[in-house]
Amino acid sequence: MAKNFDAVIVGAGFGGMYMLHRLRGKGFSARVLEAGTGVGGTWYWNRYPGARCDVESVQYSYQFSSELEQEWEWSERYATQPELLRYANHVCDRFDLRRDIQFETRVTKATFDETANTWLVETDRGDKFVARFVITAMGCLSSPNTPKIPGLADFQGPTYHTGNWPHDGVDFTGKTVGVIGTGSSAIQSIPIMARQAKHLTVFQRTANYTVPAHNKKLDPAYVAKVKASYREMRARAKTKPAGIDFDINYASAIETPQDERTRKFEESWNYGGLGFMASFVDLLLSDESNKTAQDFVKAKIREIVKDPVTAEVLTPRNIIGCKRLCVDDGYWDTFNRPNVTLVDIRDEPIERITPTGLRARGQDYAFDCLVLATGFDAMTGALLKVDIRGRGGVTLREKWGEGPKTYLGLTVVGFPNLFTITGPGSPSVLTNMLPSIEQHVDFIADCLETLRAKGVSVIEPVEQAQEMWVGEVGKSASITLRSTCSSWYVGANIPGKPRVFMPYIGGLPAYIEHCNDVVAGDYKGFSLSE
Ligand code: N01
Repeated sequence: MAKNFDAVIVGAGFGGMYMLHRLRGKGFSARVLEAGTGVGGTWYWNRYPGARCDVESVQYSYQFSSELEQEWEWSERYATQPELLRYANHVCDRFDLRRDIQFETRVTKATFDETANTWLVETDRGDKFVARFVITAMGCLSSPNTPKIPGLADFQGPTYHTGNWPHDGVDFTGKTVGVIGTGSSAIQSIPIMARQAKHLTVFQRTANYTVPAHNKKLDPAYVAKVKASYREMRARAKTKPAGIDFDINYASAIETPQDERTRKFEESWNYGGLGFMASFVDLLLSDESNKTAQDFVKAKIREIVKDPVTAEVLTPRNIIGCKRLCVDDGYWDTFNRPNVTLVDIRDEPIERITPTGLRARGQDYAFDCLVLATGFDAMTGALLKVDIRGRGGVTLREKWGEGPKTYLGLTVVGFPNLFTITGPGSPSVLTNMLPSIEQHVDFIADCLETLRAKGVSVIEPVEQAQEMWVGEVGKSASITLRSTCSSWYVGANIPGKPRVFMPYIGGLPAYIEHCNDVVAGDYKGFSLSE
């Protein structure tokens, strides 16, 4: 028999947990369905060596509870995956969330019943839930991409995907290892795997930009200072496009004299982290300015990597920051190790995986283990794995056949009472995820409360509002260089995926303003019915 709830929440990462907390606080009944055995989402699945956040821990944290802020102690500038997972579990227990989360349960289907105005949610365990609202909190980078390289099943050793790493860890000591991919996950894990492995062979299709993290243990005096001024820091962060409180230099790179420009890049490089892209305001707006940052990093590669041929192969050719900038701990220097080989597969894709390794560029490479650091079917992948059927039995997959269309990244025409936390069309992946998630969750929780007060049972965006938002997402994307390269932001990493710049790049402050306008206009752009 179906179980009834006001809302079913899909996923127990940071989005799902906070959603449950907020709905409970407003007296709604809710059940969270989670495929994993525990909470934490991204930090539950991505357990590869070196996995850590690229936003500073004190900022990559919930702000809804000042007690939580005060009692939790971050130990490093950039938290490691185990620390983030401990944090997620702490939140789960502190707010007594676990009793409303059903683990090891994957949602397979959600169907809107137009007569009852409810959703029927089905799972791989045969459960059925009926709920007025379905809220997805499945993450933007949660559907691992395993490329269809011929022979993948033939490899006789273990194959690991960075996005679905064994919980007991993997010890590469004394092993020969092949890694495919040089994105953020690879760039974080390669230095550590190289220190363990007998030999590591890295297969690189696209050279990537990375800047040093300069991670460090946090000084207790610094932590105390942050704790005393969390409110101010959070408020400042909300005024920044990425929702991160770091200084933006509002000068143009190209208009700054060369000496001064290099000094500024050097300062950012030495400070470490994603703030490098805020060295100048126009690095993602002007080709010429961007080129100055490219040249700076290219010079660093030549300086660090001793073998000029390897340095040349590692040197990216595209726009810096177009693909997400990586943050590393000793990545370039790893290629100076005698036990690391770089194989350039830019012009010749891997021919096939073999029982003992792989064949590329007419040569056989042998290894004991294979690591796929090949990324995700981003933003839409997890949503489209579920058979979601809205009005008239139309599936979300059909609806998004030419690319995702949403209103505010949160709702979809034809799918009433469905909310997608950090869905396509939201700022999400271009911002600090935690404040973005909290903003979405607060919007949804307040919306449900308003609907209840008004006696409204169905909310759905209208076509015109959705088209306006899709236009806004497209327009803001076209202004930046970010939409110009083949990245997962545009779906280019998944063969056949429509090429659409998926996140909203207008910045968190502009997004919050849009949402506040919608609320102030009595849920402008939505149709509400009893
Ligand atoms: O995935 P990616 P990721 N043959 O898509 C290559 C977040 N994240 O897991 O560039 C050969 O970036 C592919 O090559 P190419 C962060 O937002 C954050 O590393 O498509 N190679 C690329 O090199 C990040 O952006 C952190 O030519 C193939 C790599 O695999 C996002 O997650 C840490 C291939 C995939 O790189 C994704 O990062 C980790 C093939 N058939 C991740 N298919 C933090 O620091 C793919 N590749 C918080």
